[in-house]
Amino acid sequence: MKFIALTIFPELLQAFWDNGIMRRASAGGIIEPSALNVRDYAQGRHKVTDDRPYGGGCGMVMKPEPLAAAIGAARRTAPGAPVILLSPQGRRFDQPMAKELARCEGLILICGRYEGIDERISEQFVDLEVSIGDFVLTGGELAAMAVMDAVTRLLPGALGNEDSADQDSFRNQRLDCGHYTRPPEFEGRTIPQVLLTGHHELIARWRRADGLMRTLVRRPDLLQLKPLDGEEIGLLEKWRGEIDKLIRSQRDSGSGPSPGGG
Ligand code: 4FV
Repeated sequence: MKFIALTIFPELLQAFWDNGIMRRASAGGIIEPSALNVRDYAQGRHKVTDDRPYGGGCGMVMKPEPLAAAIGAARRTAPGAPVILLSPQGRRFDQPMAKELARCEGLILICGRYEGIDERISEQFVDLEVSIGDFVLTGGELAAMAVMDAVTRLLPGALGNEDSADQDSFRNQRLDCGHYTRPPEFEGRTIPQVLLTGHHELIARWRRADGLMRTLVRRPDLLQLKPLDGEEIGLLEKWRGEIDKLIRSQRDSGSGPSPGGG
C-alpha cells in the first residue's frame, strides 16, 4: 500500500516511518511510504507555500498552486489512491474507517499547516476530509500518522500474528479487556486468577465479559452501534441481578439510603 504525505515537514514523517511496526511493514513491502515536500512545488526564489488570508484576519493560508502541483505528482505515483485532507472539519476517523481505507491501493494525505489550505484545493482535488478529533493541531502530520498507523496494522502481515488485530478494541464496537503480564503480584495487586488456569474457553469468556463491562462503564454509546449478542445479554442480566441483590441487601441492612434515594 502506497502512502504519499504532502507536507512542509517531511522529516516528521520519516521518523515515524523509520520505527516499529511502520519500519517493519515498510521493509516487508507491505507499505510504501513517501513524503513530498510541498515547498519543492512552490514557485519563485523563496518557494513560498503560504500567504495572507483574503478578507483579513490572523494566520496564514496554504497557497493552492504548490499543493495542486504536489497532488498532481502524487497522483502520477499512485493513480488509484484517494486524496485525503486531514482537518478538524473532516469525517471523524475511527476503526471502521481504518478498515475501509485499508482496502485502498494507496492514500495521498494532505497535511495542512497554518490556518489550513485554500478551499479551492478541497473543492477540486480532495476525495475525503478526515478529522482525528475535535481539537486543533498545529499541522496535519500527526493526524496523517494516526491514520497511516491504524491502517497499516490492519494490513496482512503487518502485525506479528494476524489475529492480534482481530482482538482489537472497537473490533466489534466493544472496548478491549484488561491485559496482564508477569509478575503475578505487583505492589500488592494480583491478576484475575482465571488467566492462570490455561483454560482457553474460560479465559476467552472472561476477556469478553471484561471488555463488555468496560464498554458498559466507559463507552455505553458503543453498545448502541452493534446489537448485544446472547452472551452479552446473559452477562448484563447476571450483573443486573447482582446489582439488585446488592441494593436490596443495603436497604435491608438499613445502611443504604431509603427508597427514593432520600
Ligand atoms: C486536524 C484534526 C487538525 C488544523 C489547522 C492543521 C490542523 C492546521 N487534522 N484532525 N483535528 N489540523 O487539527 O485532522 O492546518
